[in-house]
Amino acid sequence: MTTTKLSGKARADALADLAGWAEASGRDAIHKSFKFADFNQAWGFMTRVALAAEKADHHPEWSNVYNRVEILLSTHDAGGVTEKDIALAKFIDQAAT
Ligand code: HBI
Repeated sequence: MTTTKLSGKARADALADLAGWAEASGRDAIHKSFKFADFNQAWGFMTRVALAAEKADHHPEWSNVYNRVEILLSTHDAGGVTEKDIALAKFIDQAAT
């Protein structure tokens, strides 16, 4: 998987596949907000994502307040959104179901 940041049509096409993810303001990144039934559900979600992130060696920038999780994805080494972020976003969406 390349670590070159996506641009143009490739970026637009990749984002089109990601429901609910939006361009972050002020930086080359994507963002999505999640709301769960309670903290327990939110923490379980974060645990699943954390294990996948560690396995992929690609980690989210995120925050949690009770049942809400805010996630921002960008590839630090590339200075922007790469295929690694798209792949992690797809896993995250699956882990949130
Ligand atoms: N996670 N989002 C993100 N971006 C990176 O560049 C990155 C990472 N997790 C681990 C990682 N890079 C390591 O490969 C480098 O810090 C060595």
